[in-house]
Amino acid sequence: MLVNGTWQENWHPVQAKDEEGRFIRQLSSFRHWITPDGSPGITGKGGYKAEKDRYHLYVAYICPWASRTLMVRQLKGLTNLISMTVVNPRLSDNGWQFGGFPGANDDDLNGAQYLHELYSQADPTYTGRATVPILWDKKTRTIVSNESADILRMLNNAFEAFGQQGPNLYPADLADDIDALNEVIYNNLNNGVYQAGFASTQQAYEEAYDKVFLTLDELEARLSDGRAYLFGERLTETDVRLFVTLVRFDAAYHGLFKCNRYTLIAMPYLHAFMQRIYAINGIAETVNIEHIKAGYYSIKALNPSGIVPVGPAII
Ligand SMILES: N[C@@H](CCC(=O)N[C@@H](CS)C(=O)NCC(=O)O)C(=O)O
Repeated sequence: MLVNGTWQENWHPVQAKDEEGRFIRQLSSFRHWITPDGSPGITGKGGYKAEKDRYHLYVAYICPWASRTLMVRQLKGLTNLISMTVVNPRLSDNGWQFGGFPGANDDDLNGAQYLHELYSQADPTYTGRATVPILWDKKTRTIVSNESADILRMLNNAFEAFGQQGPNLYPADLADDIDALNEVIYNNLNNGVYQAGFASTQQAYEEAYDKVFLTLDELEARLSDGRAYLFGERLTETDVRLFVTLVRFDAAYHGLFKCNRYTLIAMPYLHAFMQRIYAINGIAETVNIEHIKAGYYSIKALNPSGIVPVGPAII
């Protein structure tokens, strides 16, 4: 991680933990918003007006938080407005790095070797982890946001003047329900699988495992009435947020994170839901199973040999 703008060599890939060995995820630090006219968003400073070719996403295909921003970029028809760079899926001793893996890019925009260089460029006194995704402003050469939940919301509606397409992923009539279900899915699934995987006590692991499968059971039951998406026939950001965890489940979380009561294939409604979203135009491009497997299984604290499993044969 960076301390006062300088990279610390002996950083730990396993994030913070509490006294009972529960994994704790760092809060994001850059919380500005792109808005149609450059006025400030709900947090941070103004000055980030929606413009063509101004913004760039730095992402990792392994990362569910980064992938959800890529999904919304596709769903909202923003691929020609917002460019992107994919990091190497394997976390190095210097954090995320550019190039050196099929499908990973060099940083043609800023010429950085490691992602943390962009954090210190944006804030020379930054202390914290250098995480993906980053929403980068090419004009002022800084980070607009490193919080994917906010990035989903801004990509949903900031670019309407540019003929932005796709469904409204956060419609006003569902906003409260979306917020409530997002919270459950974040705590129990998106982050719940990490809490199982990075638990350092049996109790913390079992607590996380139970939440993961209890929530998957609830969602399986919810989808069993034949609805296409979590709130019925309309695709929302909550579906996107669930999808990124489901699509990694059998390839990474079932094995490496010990979330192994069932594979996703054993939960037919959730599996069909995942396949339905995967089939939406542009979504398959945001999923790279080779990056997902290589990335998760390169976490030395969990898999010292670095061996990447061959399967699963079907996702
Ligand atoms: N709050 C962030 C979390 C992002 C996050 O935790 N990204 C992970 C990859 S999945 C990361 O970059 N980890 C590197 C590190 O912690 O050093 C978001 O949702 O945007």
